[in-house]
Amino acid sequence: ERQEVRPYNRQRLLVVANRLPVSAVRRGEDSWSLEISAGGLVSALLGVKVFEARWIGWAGVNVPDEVGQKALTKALAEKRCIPVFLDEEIVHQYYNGYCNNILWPLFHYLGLPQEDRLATTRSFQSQFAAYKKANQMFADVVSEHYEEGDVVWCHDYHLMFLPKCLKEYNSKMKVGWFLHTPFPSSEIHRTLPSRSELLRSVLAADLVGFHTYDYARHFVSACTRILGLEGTPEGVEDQGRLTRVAAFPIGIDSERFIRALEVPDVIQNMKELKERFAGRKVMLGVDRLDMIKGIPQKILAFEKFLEENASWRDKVVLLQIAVPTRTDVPEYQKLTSQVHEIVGRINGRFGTLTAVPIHHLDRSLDFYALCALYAVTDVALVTSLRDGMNLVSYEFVACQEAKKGVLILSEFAGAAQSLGAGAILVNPWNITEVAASIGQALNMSPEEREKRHRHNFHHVKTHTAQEWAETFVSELNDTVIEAQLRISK
Ligand code: ADQ
Repeated sequence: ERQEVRPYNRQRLLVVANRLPVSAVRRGEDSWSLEISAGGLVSALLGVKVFEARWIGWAGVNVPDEVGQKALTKALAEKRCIPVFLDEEIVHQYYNGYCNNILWPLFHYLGLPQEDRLATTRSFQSQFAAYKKANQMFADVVSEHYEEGDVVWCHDYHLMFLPKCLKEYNSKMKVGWFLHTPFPSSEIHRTLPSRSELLRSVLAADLVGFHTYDYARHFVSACTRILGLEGTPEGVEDQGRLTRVAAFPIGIDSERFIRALEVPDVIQNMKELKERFAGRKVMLGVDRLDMIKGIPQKILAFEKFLEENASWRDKVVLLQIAVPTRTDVPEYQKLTSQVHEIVGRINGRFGTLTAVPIHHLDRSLDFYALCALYAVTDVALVTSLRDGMNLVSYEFVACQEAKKGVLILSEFAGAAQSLGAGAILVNPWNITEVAASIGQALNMSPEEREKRHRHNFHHVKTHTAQEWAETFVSELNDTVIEAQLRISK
């Protein structure tokens, strides 16, 4: 029988993600202060207003005592957030270990870490066990809060085991899963010791979504080649049961950025930045300091450009704003010192007593400061070695209605599929090519900049985060109805 679907604007949406969109600081035994935190997924879902959404996830802090847990749960409830409490050991094994040390690099084509290359190593097995345990803990919290008719939307590589746990709890639950990273070629996924178990679990969902058609295709290939299942244009079929697989490219809340440029503080900030860098073209990079973002490659390309174009040396500046992440992981510490070393060398080489070519900041900027910076930029450089989508490129475009600056964009970012026609696409590994693109961007005629900007601005304005979420959820509702119709036939 066909199940009644509530109108979308009243449907409850349980968004399950590893991290809640808040940072929590303990002020006393039973008091907490909460702040909404930044990040790709958060920026996207903040823009969605049509569902009655609740977040379920880890608050990012260890709360061993019951008094603290109760107080935090209560404080979070006001922000429609529901916490999953993970202890330090689980966080270490599941989050730092399996998620960040194994799945993250693998899905970005950086391979498995050396020490975990053998499926039999104890660390791999215990990390995978912790991963499954943590996913089960998320499932327990979802189950506790689930009401009939709710839509449950699981996010990202942290929670690949969740769809299976949820369906075991209640096979009628509407479950969607979306991956924010690339899904790699099946030949890469195949190297993962737990490859089959993870694929089977994701397939328990009703709808599986990716940023691009290529990632969806890689996932279907992995299911056909590794599990021997049948791939169809709709998705993957296993003994008559279909899991829908499709592309849902994310966007941003573009109006929020456009409106920010009218705020007096932002206008003032823009004026100061223009004065500060008068006579120089501004190039900008904004990234989390992560291997996948290709920051050293970007800076080396800029060095090559300066090397080959002496006349530009005192006329251009690169501002690289890199928020440190995962600072307790040795590889990320190595990356930080590597970047500092290259920047120091280049500034020593091309700097003068009054100016340096690169300003590198290890920090995040608040929303308004970021908007001002995007707006005064002449050329944005996004050189990810792999990136699920890359929202920085969207945010830059949204802030460029006045200036019509140029976007240099890696062909390995999902955004290359949507902003490719307006951007200059580059292979970030090819430093000569990126250096040449910098020259092309700086010398581009206003007419061509206008034409390229029009294309991208139109895309960013019409393909928003709200639309992305609404499309995913309505597709999930439809998928479940179609499946029920098929069964009742
Ligand atoms: P991220 O890897 O975090 O997201 P991205 O999509 O660029 O990458 O989003 C980063 C967000 O953080 C942006 O909103 C940006 O403004 C903000 N940010 C980054 N550096 C900052 C800084 N220094 N100061 C202030 N803010 C900063 C993951 C995937 C992406 C995918 C998103 C959404 O890796 O490929 O696009 O999820 O699905």
